[in-house]
Amino acid sequence: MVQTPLSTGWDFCRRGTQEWRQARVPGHVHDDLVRHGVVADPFYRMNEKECQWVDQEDWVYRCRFDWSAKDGGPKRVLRFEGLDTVCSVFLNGSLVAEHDNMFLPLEVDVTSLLRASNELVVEFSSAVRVANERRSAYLAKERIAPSLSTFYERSFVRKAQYMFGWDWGPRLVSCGVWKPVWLLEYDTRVTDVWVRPRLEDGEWLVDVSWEGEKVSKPEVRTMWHAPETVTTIEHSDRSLILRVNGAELWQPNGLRPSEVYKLNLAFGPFEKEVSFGLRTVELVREPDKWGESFEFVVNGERVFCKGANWIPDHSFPSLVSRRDYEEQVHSMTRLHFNMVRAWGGGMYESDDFYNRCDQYGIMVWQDFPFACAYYPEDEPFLAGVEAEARANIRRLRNHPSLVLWCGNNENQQMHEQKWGGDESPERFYGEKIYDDLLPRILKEEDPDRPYVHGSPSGKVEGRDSNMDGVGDSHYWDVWHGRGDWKHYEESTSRFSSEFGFASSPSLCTWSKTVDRKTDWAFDSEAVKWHDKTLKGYEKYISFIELHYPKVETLEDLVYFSQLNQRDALRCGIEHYLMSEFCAGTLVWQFNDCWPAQGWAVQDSERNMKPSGHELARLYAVWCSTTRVTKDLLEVFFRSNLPEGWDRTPLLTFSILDLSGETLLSHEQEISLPFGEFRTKLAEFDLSLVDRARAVFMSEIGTFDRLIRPRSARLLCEPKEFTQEAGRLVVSTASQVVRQLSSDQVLVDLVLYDPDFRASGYYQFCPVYVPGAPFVLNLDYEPKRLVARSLAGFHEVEIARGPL
Ligand code: BMA
Repeated sequence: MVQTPLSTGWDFCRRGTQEWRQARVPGHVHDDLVRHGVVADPFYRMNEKECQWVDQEDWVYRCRFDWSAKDGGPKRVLRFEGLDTVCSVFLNGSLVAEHDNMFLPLEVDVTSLLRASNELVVEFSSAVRVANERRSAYLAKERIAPSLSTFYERSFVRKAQYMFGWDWGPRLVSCGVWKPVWLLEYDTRVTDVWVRPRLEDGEWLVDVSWEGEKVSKPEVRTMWHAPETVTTIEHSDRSLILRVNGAELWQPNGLRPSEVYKLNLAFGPFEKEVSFGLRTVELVREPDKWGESFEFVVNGERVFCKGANWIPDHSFPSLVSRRDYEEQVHSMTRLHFNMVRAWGGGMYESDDFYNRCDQYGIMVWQDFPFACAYYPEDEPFLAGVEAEARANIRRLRNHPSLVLWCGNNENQQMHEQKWGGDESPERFYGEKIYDDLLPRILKEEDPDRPYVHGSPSGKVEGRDSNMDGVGDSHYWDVWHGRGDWKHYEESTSRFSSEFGFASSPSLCTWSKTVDRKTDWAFDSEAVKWHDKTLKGYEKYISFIELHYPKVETLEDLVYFSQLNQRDALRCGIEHYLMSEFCAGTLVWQFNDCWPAQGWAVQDSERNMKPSGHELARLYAVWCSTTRVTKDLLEVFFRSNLPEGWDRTPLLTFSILDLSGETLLSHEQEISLPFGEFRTKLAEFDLSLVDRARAVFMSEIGTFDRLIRPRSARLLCEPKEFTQEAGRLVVSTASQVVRQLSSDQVLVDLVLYDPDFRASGYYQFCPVYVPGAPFVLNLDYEPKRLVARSLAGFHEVEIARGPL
């Protein structure tokens, strides 16, 4: 097969004009317009407002390409991997296809239409206009009040729903040829290879089947990473069965390898390579003393799932590169995740995402892309969903990382709780998709993988889907409900698949997002514009000030809100980790699609917030947790060591005064069992401790570099903490290692270059203890550095000599 990319020679214009400009394919119209200076960067300041006209217009993309007939390529197909969204496709002036699903590739047979010189045109109609027209017609037919808010315009176009605005994202309803376009010329081709490993009587068998046009029986060529023996035990024209002996399993991240195998099949002259992994997965939901469980069992072992929710990584998803996916998934492993949930307001992700998750052992919980809304159930819509679901299930089903399909995000809950108010319909529009259509297609296309019809999934008779005790739950009583994060301790969630606390992005991100002269205030219009949480700005600030000092500057907002978010997630995760009822925590949310004040633990510029550092500590294979009640501080310990890791860590817990002197301490070497282990280790009487001038510190001594050695917690509210901010010395004597020293204990120290140079601008250290020089992550010689800890801003001396 000859596969020619059509990625160059594109231009675009607004329909009705002839102002053609060079375009990027794959790409999005907003990005093209920004590059040509027609609209300003929508992420900067409040520019989002100024480009709202773009989604009201129709946009035309055009590409000219030459072609000549090739030997062995009698059939010619144009393949569009992704068109966003409602469009007509013309080749040499003839209409060849119409399409309206961003998630579904389009193929057009152009065998008899190609000429020596060709013009391909894609005309995009405004998705907003089309959606509104469809909405009006459907709601009228169903006799639903047009004012019903939860039957959104977005429900009527199969396009990533977050593009219409979310409580962390802008409204940028873009369009474009968002994935590659190919001209395929062939006589024969394989369109799908399905690899289904199964464990039978302790032996791994792999069913392999394929589909295509004029496909011959393949030869099994190679098995990379090959296990000892692979034997073909059956081979027909349509399928084959392999037996694998001495196989290594695919395991979730956490000290064991996630083995991925590659199978190479030779179909006559061409080869097809597919990856797969050997693992079993079950979702166990059984009645028990708390209600009903929700536990993932992988390779026969219960896994505590640790991770976060993933949203599309950019408002214009064509801009997310393979490298971005690599970095993002790798970053999850640094936080010791073993699971990520690709949330329903986003997308079926790119192959790169799942490939990396396979490689790093990150289990993927995949929502079908429906979220927080009613959806139509008429035949054309259901047919579109069916085609989309089939195509994506086939694309993703070989990935060992994929462990769960989920019908939607919060749609049941929205219906049960009548988020649309009194106008909410009696019937749950969309139910047919999650209860009939998707399970039926999955039965045919991917019967081996668990499915839940929606998240949260706690539905039992007479109660709503989002309940403690049953299924997975979204714990939003904290933040959306009662606000303060202490209420996490009241949750009895069986699997907390969403919970989180919003915070500001980092200062460096603000420096690129707002004007440093006019907007540099915590409550400037531009800074507030990037808060979409709908909380009300004062309320948001008041949540921070419950625990931290008054927010007076943008620096305060960043520092205090991020620490408060860290404290919130710590409280929630410690509670769930130490409980016996909970089998997983997925924080809301991992990433951002633009510079947002929101729940992400890492902002859109990939600056890890302090909450990310805390996740790394808590999600490690072992960690300590604490509880303070009145004058008693209790220390607990949790580990989950896989078989073969015989470890006896040395645990040191101490209470220090602010000069670093030990007031109380407890040291213990512990012999850890394999598997899930929780215990209480120590307690400290705080009655004689001046809590506003002391800090609790835990150290887990180990040679394992995966584990963060030190963590701290205050013994009072941060706003009551009292310490004079002393001077710090940063030594740049060595070009490689730059060190910091102070004669004070420093809590929650951040360091940044006020000029926001590209790297080393921000470093977070949860606790610094005098006498233990701290290595800075700086790859250049700084001129100025700002240091702030809970004591306040520190004077920084940059010394050229050693410390
Ligand atoms: C959850 C998500 C999102 C939302 C988040 C924060 O329920 O499913 O819809 O962004 O809450 O409000």
